Amino acid sequence: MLRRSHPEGGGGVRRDWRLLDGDGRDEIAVAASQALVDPSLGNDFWVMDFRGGIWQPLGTPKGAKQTVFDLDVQPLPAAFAVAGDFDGDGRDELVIAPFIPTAATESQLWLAEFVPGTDQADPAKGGTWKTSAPARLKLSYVAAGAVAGDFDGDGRDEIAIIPLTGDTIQIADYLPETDEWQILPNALGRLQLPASAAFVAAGNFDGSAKGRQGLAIVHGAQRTQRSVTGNSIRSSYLGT
Ligand SMILES: [Ca+2]
Ligand SMILES: [Ca+2]
Ligand SMILES: [Ca+2]
Ligand SMILES: [Ca+2]
Repeated sequence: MLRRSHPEGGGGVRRDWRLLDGDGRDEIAVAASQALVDPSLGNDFWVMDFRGGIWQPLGTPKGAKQTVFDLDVQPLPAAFAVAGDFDGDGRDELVIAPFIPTAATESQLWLAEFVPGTDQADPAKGGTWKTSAPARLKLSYVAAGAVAGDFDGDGRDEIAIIPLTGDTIQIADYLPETDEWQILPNALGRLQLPASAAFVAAGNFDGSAKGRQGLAIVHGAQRTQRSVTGNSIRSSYLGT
């Protein structure tokens, strides 16, 4: 919904489709619903690439549902995902958050990265997905939503994370030098609001040549959303 090169806006929370393989065309990443009769509930993804005039999978389809990567064998459904080029290599990664049981007080975010095949003319050919659960993306709170943007204009995207409760948005950054994620300890890493947020969108709102992005934050909207199973699971949306 929001991209630097296609600032069409739309008020969206997620940027789930972008240059996942770095070929100049965006893809769309879709989580398989846990409503499907599938033992790998809610955290298997399709990534679809429009090439050759048709939609084709990016990555190697596996199993009956033909998804291209699986985050967990447990029935832990994905709540939301954001795409961004966090390491600055020209390809976007996905950061994915699970739905969290009501009693939980922390979130472990997943990272999924497309590893292109050896054919430089067609990076989609023979590529695979690498997934991980980075230690520094284990949050001491429940993530309710997030958005990616290059807020400091250094060429790498950061991720801004909205907590389910509270009024502080935290900014996490990937540091290529140490191969580590961190919640930024500096002024950029903490955005204190006078009230809790419903959702957040990122964009280069002032059109600065440096490409630095800002955040638009909206209050209100719904506070909870039930999963399709009706279990006691909290939502990716937050309001007052
Ligand atoms: Ca692409
Ligand atoms: Ca799974
Ligand atoms: Ca990247
Ligand atoms: Ca940045």
